Amino acid sequence: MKIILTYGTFDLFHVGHVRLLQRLRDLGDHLIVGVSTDAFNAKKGKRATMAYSDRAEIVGALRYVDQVIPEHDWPQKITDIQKYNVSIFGMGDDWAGKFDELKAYCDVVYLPRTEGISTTSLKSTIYERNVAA
Ligand code: C2G
Repeated sequence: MKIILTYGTFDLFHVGHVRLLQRLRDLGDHLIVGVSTDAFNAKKGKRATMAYSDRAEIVGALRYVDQVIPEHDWPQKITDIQKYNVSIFGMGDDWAGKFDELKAYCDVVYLPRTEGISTTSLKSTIYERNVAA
């Protein structure tokens, strides 16, 4: 069985997230998604709008996702790759090159991001249409 692994915050879940997870799942038989905990997001300097439990539940509800695990910190990737016998680690290409050290443990792919959509742009749109109006 070819196991795929990825990580992310997945805040304000949108079509860019869907398309990434769909393409990753199509690379194998089982997709594991590490959803960033609220504490890890603080380490990343991000504050998600939605709590970890909600973000994890949404990601886990997708037909493309077979398993959700918490992402607590940067170094856990190697442990997870070995623990879950991962064949391919994948991310969107805004991360291109950032995880190449994982090539020692599994294949690493960076897939093109979906243009025109991001959690940040969604937040701006909501603000402009509601608060600033
Ligand atoms: N993504 C995408 N297209 C978009 C927006 C996001 O393909 N329009 C991808 C990103 O490249 C990433 C995934 O969706 O692979 C999740 O994006 P984020 O929730 O922003 O994840 P991030 O905060 O980058 O966390 O250890 C890795 C980090 O946890 C990644």
